[in-house]
Amino acid sequence: MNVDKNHPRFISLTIREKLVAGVGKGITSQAGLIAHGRGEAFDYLLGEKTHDFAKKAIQVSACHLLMSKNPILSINGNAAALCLKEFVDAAVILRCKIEVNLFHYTKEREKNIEKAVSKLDSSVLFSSKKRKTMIIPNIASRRKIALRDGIGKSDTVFVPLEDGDRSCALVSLGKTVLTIDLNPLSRTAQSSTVTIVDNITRAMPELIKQLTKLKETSLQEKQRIIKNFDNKKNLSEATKEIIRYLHLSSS
Ligand code: PTJ
Repeated sequence: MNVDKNHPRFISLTIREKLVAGVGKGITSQAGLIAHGRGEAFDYLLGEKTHDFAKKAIQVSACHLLMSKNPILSINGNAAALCLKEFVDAAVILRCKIEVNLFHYTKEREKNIEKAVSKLDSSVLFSSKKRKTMIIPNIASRRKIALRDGIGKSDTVFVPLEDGDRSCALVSLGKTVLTIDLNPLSRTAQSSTVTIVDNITRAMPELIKQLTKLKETSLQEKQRIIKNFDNKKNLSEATKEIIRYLHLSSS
């Protein structure tokens, strides 16, 4: 569908079209459209903007990624349809890899996403081809299978639009887990080390900005930013914002 630029919901409709196209290209799962609908509802309740609490979480995530010895970016079908270029740009800045990890796993979709990443920059892909896998304990879905020298070896995992099982399991393995989730009440949001409550389409460009800026700052400054951050408090600010928005809209 061609979305008219003058439509009041142009941005939202364009994002939907990207996901529909993602399904067409064999990148996004059909269930990914439903997951997006849930995210959209929360975005609406947050006024569809990047709030200060999200900016803070993005800044802290950038610090973690820059300070980690072995960071990795985990991409799924929704993230690939919406922010493929930003994933590649972030991986280039961090000199780290992107690993495809899917909830509704099919070999075909894994291959299509890997191909799409490679088309932009093959050097950042941690390809599943001929790689040793490992099982992450306590995950019920196929997502428990990760690449041993990718997510398996990493100290920090960036896992936007995640399901709760895996973020809990990765935290239990002692990893720093960074996520993006518009639902501040989700298990992923509650269990991750840092949760960015924002739309991935707004958060990723902001993350690139912060990575570029903070790359030049001292180790002490990055440590200070991380030390001053409290994920639970930040999530509570997001929930309060939803309540404030509902009050405002109903009064
Ligand atoms: O490609 P796959 O097979 O790995 O599947 C990807 C999805 C997203 C379908 C899968 O991980 C899934 O089912 O996720 P959930 O459990 O539905 O959780 C997704 C979370 O992301 C929900 O809490 C949504 O509110 C949130 N979300 C959806 N779209 C966005 C979002 N958060 C930020 N930006 C979005 N655009």
